[in-house]
Amino acid sequence: MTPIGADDLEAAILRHLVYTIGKDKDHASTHDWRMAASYAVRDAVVDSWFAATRQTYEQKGKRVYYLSMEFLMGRLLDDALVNLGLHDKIKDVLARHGIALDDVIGDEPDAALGNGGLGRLAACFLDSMATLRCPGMGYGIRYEHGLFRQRFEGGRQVETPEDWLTQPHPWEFERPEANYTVPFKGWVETVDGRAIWHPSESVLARAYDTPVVGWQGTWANTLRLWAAHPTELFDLERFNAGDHTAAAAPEALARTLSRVLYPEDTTDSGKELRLKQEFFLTSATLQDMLRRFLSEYDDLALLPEKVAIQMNDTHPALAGPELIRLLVDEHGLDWSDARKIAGQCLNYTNHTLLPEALERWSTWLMGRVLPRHMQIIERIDAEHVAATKCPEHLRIVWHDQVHMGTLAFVMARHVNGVSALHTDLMKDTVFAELNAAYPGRILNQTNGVTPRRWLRLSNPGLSAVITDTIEAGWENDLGRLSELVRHESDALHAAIRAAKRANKEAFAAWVQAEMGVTLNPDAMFDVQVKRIHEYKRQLMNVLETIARWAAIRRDPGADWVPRVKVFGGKAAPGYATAKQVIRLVNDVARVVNADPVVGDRLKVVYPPNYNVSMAQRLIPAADLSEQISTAGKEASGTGNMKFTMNGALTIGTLDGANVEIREHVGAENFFLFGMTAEEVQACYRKPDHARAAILQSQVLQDVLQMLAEGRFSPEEPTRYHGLVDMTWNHDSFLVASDFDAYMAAQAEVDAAYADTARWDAMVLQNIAGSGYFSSDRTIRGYMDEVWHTKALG
Ligand code: 26Q
Repeated sequence: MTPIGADDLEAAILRHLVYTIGKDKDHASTHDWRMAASYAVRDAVVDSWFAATRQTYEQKGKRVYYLSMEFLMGRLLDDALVNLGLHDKIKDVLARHGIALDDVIGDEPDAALGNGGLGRLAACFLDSMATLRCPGMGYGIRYEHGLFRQRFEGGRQVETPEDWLTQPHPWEFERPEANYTVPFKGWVETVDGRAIWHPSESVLARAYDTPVVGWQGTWANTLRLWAAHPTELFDLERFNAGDHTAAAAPEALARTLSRVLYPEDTTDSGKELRLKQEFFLTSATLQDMLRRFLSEYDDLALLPEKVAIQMNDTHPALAGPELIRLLVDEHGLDWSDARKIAGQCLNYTNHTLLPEALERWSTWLMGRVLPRHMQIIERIDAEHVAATKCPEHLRIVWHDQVHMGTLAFVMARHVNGVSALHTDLMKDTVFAELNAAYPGRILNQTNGVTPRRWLRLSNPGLSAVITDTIEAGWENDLGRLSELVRHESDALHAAIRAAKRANKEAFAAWVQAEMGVTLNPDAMFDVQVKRIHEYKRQLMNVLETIARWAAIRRDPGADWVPRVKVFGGKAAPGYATAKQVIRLVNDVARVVNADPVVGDRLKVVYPPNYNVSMAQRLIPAADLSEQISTAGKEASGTGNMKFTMNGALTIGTLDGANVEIREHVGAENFFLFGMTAEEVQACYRKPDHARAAILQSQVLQDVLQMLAEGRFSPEEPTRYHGLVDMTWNHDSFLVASDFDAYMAAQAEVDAAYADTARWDAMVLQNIAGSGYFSSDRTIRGYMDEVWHTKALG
């Protein structure tokens, strides 16, 4: 990338302001400046983008196709500025015109095309693939409405539609020439042993490309998102006859396909529209892949050498049958060749073992929406059973349902889990028998996060301290953070502490402005941000908050370590228990924050609408990271890694990647508590485990009693009876059995925080040990062991 001078940048911005946006600079709004700045910065990306594409063609590199129903990209301008090293320059340029860069950046809506961990992981992977010069494309759906916006009304979550595309989106290029027809329904006829599918519906998939630039801007890959369009625009005859609404019906029907992101993050909701979305993504992507391949090569047998397809969970698992269909029905290959080729190209990442999250579709629905695929699935299944002699329950089609996990597993060359523990559990539990039938197929690729967005961009203060101490270059070689320990000194501790303190002040100022709550930046900032789910046990954190509040009230004169409890996250709209937990946090916050006896010793805040941008401001301000899921339930977690890099200490269970984080930062620098995954299984076997635990714990009894009496909902004392009853009688995630251990660990946290020297030393070990959790390391693992591909020089 040729370096851009400040004057060139200014000229480019002003040119776009006038000629692209059509605004005079004296009358331009923040939004106009943002658009102009984005176009100018985008121009700077396009050259390396084209160069990367050219190099991939010239060197005949193997391409990675990353298929994901979700990409949680966040803001793009700030990220591009940091990767291109233009942040300070553009700040000066805008200041010349009286414009603050932060306002311009803040004007951009988050691209929230994802629910949580899985979607954000996909975004981090794109960043790392670009940084590592791995030719690859992300493929997803261009949802008009991303994840809903969250508001609180009387403490309750209210969802409103998200509308990021109501404004023009300056980062994408529409590709009207890249169109594919995606068929649905109809019937299948067999002529001379060949299947001919006569679909009765179809939509057009149109591509929109966004360049994804890597560190220092030398390489850019593409995120290609599909939007659904009608195959026939509208019915002119009807329109002329005056029936204007009916005339537009085909258009409306098609558009619903890419209208909204499904907001469930774990449950398998068997909706026809969801199945159609999954096929829409998969079919358009594979058609695009084959078109590109055939423009370069003429022998489809070469496909596995030139293409690796990654299925991000089972959501794109129709890629197996669809690739076979395209190869056999459209390109005339034999079944056995097509089956073999598909099996060598495809890989599957599993992100959860929760039984309710494993995707299944009724054969009736699958057969109706995708009749040809149903046939292909049956044949894959028959061959799978014949080859492995597996028992009935390991069939892909079992009890009139298509098991997408089994389908993905059977079709994949490699199947991977996302943390060491999760992969071990896959091998020992849900996928044990399949693993025995296909030995060696399962491997581990522990998740990571991009240090560009999650450290360099979100935490410039700490980044500067790191660079001053070990020099630049850690941004794409994060293992170098381990060098920090060699420089350990009071001065380094003080510098890291000062950076944290500044981040906390900035966050407190934001909370003051947004929520009207005053936070003391000297207090420990204790943060739990993630989707609200029972297994993540936000409830346990609120119960501890209540216990702490009651204890402070009993003995306000004691030597309390002041805390701010921060919660953030969305509940799936239909998830009643999660929504009750949200309401409880807000009710507790209302009572605690207004309690004059408690004062600064405890505050509780729940800023609404947690998203990528909020994470960027919040994580750098955290002292304590809550990673308290029931052991065995959280596949990996990735927020846990972001906190560690940003110098927060973790209170956590031996779950997901927590296990590896603890190994890397040192057990003595991690607040561990709770049952192991094995102990959890044993606990489930004890009848009345929760009752027994509650009867052992006076604190927990008191807390549940307060809830039952309506202490936090005096206007409706019975409001939390459901949660109380659940804790006593249906405690599926062992909140009660882990509660006392959690309380004890929290007391240890208090003691450590009170000892500044000890805390500082622990923080340093955490930052220094976090280098392993860069998504660059993860992507190298995929390149070597899953995709069998090389970076291009
Ligand atoms: C399925 C069917 C119908 C509608 C929606 C869904 C659906 C959507 C999203 C099911 C699951 C998801 C998302 C799962 C997810 O985010 N899992 C998280 O993945 C992270 C990245 O690997 C891990 O770190 C987390 O532990 C895991 O919970």
